[in-house]
Amino acid sequence: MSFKFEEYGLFIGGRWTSPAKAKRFETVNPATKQAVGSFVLGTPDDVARAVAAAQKAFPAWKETPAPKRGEVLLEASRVLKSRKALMGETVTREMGKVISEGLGDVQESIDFIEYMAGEGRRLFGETVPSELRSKFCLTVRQPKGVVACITPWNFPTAIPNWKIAAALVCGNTVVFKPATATARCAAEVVKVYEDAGLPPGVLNFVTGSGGVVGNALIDDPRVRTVSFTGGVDTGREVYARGAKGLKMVHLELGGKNPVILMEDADLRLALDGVLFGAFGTAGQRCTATSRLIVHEKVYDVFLEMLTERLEQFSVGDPLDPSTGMGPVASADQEKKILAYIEIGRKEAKLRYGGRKLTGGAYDRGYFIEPTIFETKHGTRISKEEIFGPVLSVVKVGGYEEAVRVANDVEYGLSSAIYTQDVNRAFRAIQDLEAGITYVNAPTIGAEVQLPFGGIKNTGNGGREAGSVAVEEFTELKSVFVDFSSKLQKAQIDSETAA
Ligand code: UN1
Repeated sequence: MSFKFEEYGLFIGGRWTSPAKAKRFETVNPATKQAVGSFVLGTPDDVARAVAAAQKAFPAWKETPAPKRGEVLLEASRVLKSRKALMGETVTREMGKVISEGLGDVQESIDFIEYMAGEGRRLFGETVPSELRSKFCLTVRQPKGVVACITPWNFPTAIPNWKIAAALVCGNTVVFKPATATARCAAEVVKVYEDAGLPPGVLNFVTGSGGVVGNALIDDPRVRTVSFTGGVDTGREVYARGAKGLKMVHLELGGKNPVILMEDADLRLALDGVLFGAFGTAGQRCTATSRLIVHEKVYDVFLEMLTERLEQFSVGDPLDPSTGMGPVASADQEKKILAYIEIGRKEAKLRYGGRKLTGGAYDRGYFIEPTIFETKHGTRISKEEIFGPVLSVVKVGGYEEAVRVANDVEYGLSSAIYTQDVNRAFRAIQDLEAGITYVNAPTIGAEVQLPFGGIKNTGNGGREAGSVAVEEFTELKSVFVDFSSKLQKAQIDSETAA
């Protein structure tokens, strides 16, 4: 099947619908500015219908044995696997990441859905001893009900699937509101579940703006949990809004992720890692390596190596497998990144890049050079999340200073250290304030079977993925079964119980 422009509706109660007078918006290929798809600009009314459908579908889905729910997920992973090539291309065309990463985004979805399918046969509770005789104590996990999944554009299939697959296997029903910029990827994710045989109403899909669709979802009293990935400013608003309804709000927000390069590091290994970490996905990952903290003894030589390699680094058509970096995702992204580059020019030394690329095919898209600044720690570019191909390099005198600099930012998602010294590696695992630490690998590339998330302003304490993914989407119920046939009083009878 070849790729062509498509129109999409909303998916509510198992049917694709386009409300008669709906306004529409289009998504755009950031490499060419060609339209990719057309979507409904959803209204509060659409949200209300989607939530009603999810609520209606909830009792039957909750009653469906968890292993059976897992089977639907397993089928979804198979369907997605069979569509991997086209889906990867869709990611690249709509979001701009290079095709190997577009396919990686889809593979991460497949991996996670498969992993969560198995959760249908786990969903562990606990059994614990009672302080009384003839009494049995255990916990069970129960679904929450209708959950809202609000997702960003940078991992347009993987992040939706982290949320949707985990929510579904736990027995919740979902209303999914994706980033407008990657609505086609999101719609195709929904089709995967539809084609896998998910019952009507269990997954619903409403496109539109965060201010209208997102807010209506968060405000709806029937929505019990909101799972949000995006920027820190929006995250604060989502949290505050959800708090009014005393909802569980799960937040995955920004990062300012450091790679520490020690004097004993394997520099060739680190070179590949830093390039991939900083300029993979054009730096538009929450986990992107946006800071390089380098020991003074290897500072000059490593920067030489880095700039030399960047001379051969190609920026261009993300569908061409030889391209190193594609466009940034949108006009807004381009504007914001170029503004940060201007800030950097004033407060730091531009070492490489720094320009918007123009001429020929570049004029049709949003292309920015991979950019490196040499800076002191404490400048805006060294502390604020840019979410683009901009790396700030900071020179340090030793390990203690490196860790101090690494930790002195508002975020704490990912972190890395390159060193050959096993003691120092373990010390860094202990010292780095982040939800994720890599040793001798860059800050990106988390695997789905481990928890994903961070500390400080990266979130509010939750984790996605891994076996703990179910925490966000279940209520724990504590159960006490007394088979003594008499009233036993905890805390009161325990001493004397016969
Ligand atoms: C994100 O940037 O929001 O670890 C997610 C990684 C990917 C996920 C990134 N597996 O880089």
